[in-house]
Amino acid sequence: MGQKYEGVMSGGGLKIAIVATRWNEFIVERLTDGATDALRRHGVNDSAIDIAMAPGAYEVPFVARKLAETGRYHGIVALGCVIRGATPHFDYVAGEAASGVAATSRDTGVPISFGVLTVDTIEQAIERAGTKAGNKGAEAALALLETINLCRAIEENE
Ligand code: INI
Repeated sequence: MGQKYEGVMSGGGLKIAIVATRWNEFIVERLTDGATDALRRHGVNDSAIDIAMAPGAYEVPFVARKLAETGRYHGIVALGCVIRGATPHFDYVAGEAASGVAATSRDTGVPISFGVLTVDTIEQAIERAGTKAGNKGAEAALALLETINLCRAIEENE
């Protein structure tokens, strides 16, 4: 067997940006708390976590790109919440958030994890924002640390 690359979930020395939405703030604040708490507990300095507030999930990819293009961040956590019942254009908003974040990450080469909830009901959102289904903001933060460190492991072998 050849090389096996893995990313540790360690954030010492990393500078991280979070882009979060004002839309569904009640939910997204909890995702942001979950993400910042997970980052801190895995070694990221409080002063090394910046937060940018986007209006809604639709604007998240654009704001993430602005942050990525500064070159200041090792990675970005994208947080938001799109609720199907709340919008007739759910599919457009949720679809743009997901594909836009993926395209931004690929185009800029900056890892961006996706912690935007796409749910049918407010109850499903609450479940994923720190209650019975965990906190998807914290999960996205840890996925980001893992991806950043996986990239480093691959690069170190070059
Ligand atoms: N934005 C969200 O982040 N979540 C939603 O549930 C939502 N709904 O229901 O419409 C939403 N809409 C706003 C959208 O993201 C843009 O901000 C708006 O269309 C202006 O471009």
